[in-house]
Amino acid sequence: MTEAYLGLGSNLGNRLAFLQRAVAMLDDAAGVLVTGVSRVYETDPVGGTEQPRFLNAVVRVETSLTPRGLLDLATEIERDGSRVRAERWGPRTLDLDILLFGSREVEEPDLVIPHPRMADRAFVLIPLLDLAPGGALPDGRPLAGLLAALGPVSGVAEAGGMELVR
Ligand code: GSY
Repeated sequence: MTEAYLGLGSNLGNRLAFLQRAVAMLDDAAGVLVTGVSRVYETDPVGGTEQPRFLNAVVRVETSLTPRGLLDLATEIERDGSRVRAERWGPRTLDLDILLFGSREVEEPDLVIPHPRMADRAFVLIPLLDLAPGGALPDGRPLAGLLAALGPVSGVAEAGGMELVR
């Protein structure tokens, strides 16, 4: 079993419902147990064109899947959320990214772990730190240090919590 972390984001439609359904689908999947859900944050969009604000959260799972198996599951859950993503950086109903997979490092064309942009994104690091305050990247850099290195954070506001209904 491996402890993994996934980042969730939504900025279209009923954003909280998309996040909540993604957590339930992860927990329902064979070989995956959700062991923690961060608080939910409303965040200013980073990158791309002008678009609505996101709700972001992070989920911790215990999984017997491989990184590739977890990616396939995340892709299936995103599809279920009938993601609208005409533009790479445009609005989406649901975005599900693998952030960390134990201490594994993966570099494949369509799968890079740790997530290549997580160190620059307060909307990932803040909810991740809810679940793993003493956590670090596989190269040893502490997550809290990555957030501190970003300087003063704006555009990330706590917006409640999510329930995992089993
Ligand atoms: O990387 C996930 C999609 N995404 C987000 C997001 O989830 N939250 C915020 N605040 N900005 C984003 N830009 C992109 S792309």
